[in-house]
Amino acid sequence: MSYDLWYWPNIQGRGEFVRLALEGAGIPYRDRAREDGAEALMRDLLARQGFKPFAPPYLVDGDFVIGQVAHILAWLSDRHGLGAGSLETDLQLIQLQLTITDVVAETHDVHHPVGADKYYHDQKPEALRAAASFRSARIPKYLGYFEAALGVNDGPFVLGKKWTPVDTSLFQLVEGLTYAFPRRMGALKAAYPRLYAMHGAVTEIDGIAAYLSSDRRIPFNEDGIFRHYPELDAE
Ligand SMILES: N[C@@H](CCC(=O)N[C@@H](CS)C(=O)NCC(=O)O)C(=O)O
Repeated sequence: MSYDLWYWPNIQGRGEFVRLALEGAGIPYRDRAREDGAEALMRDLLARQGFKPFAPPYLVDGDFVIGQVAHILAWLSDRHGLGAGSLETDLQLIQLQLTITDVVAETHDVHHPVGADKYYHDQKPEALRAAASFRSARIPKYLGYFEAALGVNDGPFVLGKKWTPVDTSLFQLVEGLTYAFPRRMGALKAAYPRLYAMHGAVTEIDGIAAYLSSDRRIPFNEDGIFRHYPELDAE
């Protein structure tokens, strides 16, 4: 059995949160637009009927298709035993995952505060203002929240010894924020020891270690969600 993952082929973007869970758990999948191109992705999405996804990423298993990162990961967790296995805790894991969705959207909106349909260079003054607030108020608020969640159990992961897609997603959040805001994240790093212990532990998951050193891991770039514009970063 193999899933089809459909996501833009040249960026990590939101698809990376799904890729990391699949790779970490050793679940077979085809990264379809990386094989067939972005046009194939647009054709596939347009051709779909019924309750189809609004936007990539989406995951296909035979006749079934599901979009929204947090939802995809909840589905995979249920099917492949990646969650806690108790309804209450699994719902709380989804709560964490949805909060990651929120911070990812806010990170995107820092470089596109006026509109996603406009170029960054057409909204630079607004992006400068958005970045100042994001760096000073929002990054610490989100990271503090996740640091507290990692303190519920004994670590290094949210559930303790067992990793879940929330951990691989938090790893990706730290990676992305560090790429986009290296000065700010450097200044904040010491305040979040559990977050960075989790980050290190995720790199030691066999499937993740293999993935990170493979050419399947697309380097960060300025077409994705986590973009490094030096003018938007400061301690
Ligand atoms: N909340 C959705 C967001 C999906 C989304 O915004 N996908 C982007 C790529 S990262 C896209 O292609 N959007 C097209 C659009 O919004 O028109 C998720 O977490 O999956």
